[in-house]
Amino acid sequence: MGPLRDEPSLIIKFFKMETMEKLSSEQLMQMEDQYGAHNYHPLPVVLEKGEGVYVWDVEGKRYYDFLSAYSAVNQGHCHPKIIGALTEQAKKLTLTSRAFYNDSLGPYEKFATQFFGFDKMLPMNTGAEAVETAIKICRKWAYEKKGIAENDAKIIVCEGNFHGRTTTIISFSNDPDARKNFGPYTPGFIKIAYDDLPALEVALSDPNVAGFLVEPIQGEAGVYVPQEGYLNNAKALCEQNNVLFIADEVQTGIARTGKLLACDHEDVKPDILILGKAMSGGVYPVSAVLANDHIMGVIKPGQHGSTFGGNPIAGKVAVAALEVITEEKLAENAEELGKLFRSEVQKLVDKYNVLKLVRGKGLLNAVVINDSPESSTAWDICVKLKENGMLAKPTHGNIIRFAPPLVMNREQLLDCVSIIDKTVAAFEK
Ligand code: IF1
Repeated sequence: MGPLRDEPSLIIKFFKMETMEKLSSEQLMQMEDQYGAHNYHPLPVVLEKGEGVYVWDVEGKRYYDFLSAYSAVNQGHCHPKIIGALTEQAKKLTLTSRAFYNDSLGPYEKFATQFFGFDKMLPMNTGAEAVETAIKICRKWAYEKKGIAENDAKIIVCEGNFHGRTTTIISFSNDPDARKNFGPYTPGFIKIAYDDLPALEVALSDPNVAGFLVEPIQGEAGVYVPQEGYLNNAKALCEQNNVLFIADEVQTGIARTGKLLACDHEDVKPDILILGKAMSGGVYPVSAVLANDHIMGVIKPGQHGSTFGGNPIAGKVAVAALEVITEEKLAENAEELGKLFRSEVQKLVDKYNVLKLVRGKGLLNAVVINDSPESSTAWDICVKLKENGMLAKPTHGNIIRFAPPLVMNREQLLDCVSIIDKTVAAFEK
């Protein structure tokens, strides 16, 4: 049965009384536990404020943020320019739907297409929605341009992929947590090994293949960087077979890996580019799909859309967020500090048994812990890092991802390395 509805005015009254005095971390975690679905297992820290590379918990303790909301907050927390764009637009006009034009979307589309070098952009909100959009565009292109028979189009994806949480996307995941008992699954996907060109070549020999969907660096898999030339060669193979190369840069894009796009490291231009997360600096859900006219042209009025996609706030926020990337040279900073981070952490890997290796590109890095994926060592280290003033999150049991906001400076980065040093030392046997 579940609880009955209370009288709304009473709920409001008691809610006001309860939240008048400041709630502790303990109370707030208990509330989430009691009233929220248990679809996450967060680190035990409750944040209430952020600025640049720092976040503060409700007790006022300051931390370095080494997750950046999974690379959404590349421009740093509450960047004044982006927040300015948000608040200014929020006071004027927030949402029109796409039934009408708004005065923010056109300029945003012009700016973003020029910024990334594509004819057209299709605005959405979340990363998963943008991936879904790319899949729909690719399939439609397959039937209307490539001449594949209806319902026969296939899209190649990679093992270990992470592209979001919708039913279609989890259909081609091979993470049991993401997938199990959510079937029946959407057909039309071929899974091949990541970073395996021969496997791609074999898969591409199927004439019904329409697209190859790939992360330039696999984030969720544990920051797995493919061998140099993988993207470039994969793109060439796709071209030879008239197959669309679809890059999911939701996590790797917007300066995170030391270039505006991770594909830029190999001078690869995707046929379809998927962006999200840091497109708004983590200020607002903004995602987008970019493609040239011969591909984007397959989508006609009424065939795809979203109530919130391309709303006035999103447009203003995204332009400001992209300007910050250029104005503050964040790609260059990510490249430089990434090298420093890996070389400094490599010294710790050499020094401590607990650390197995460090890998990554730009400021998207991971440290593999010398213990089984089932062990709690990585989690325990993250809890200790937290106590020592640094927030990072384990992935796949024994990997810790390190991805600070790109506005970090040298001194702060070295300070963080010494926090890691001190923390890991306590785990040596
Ligand atoms: C969660 C990971 C990161 C993504 C790529 C699409 C999406 C994502 C390459 C979907 C989202 C997230 C979502 C977040 C955890 C996170 C993540 F650990 F799962 F892999 F970033 F590293 N393509 N990534 O990485 O974007 O719909 O979420 O906006 O809690 O699920 P979204």
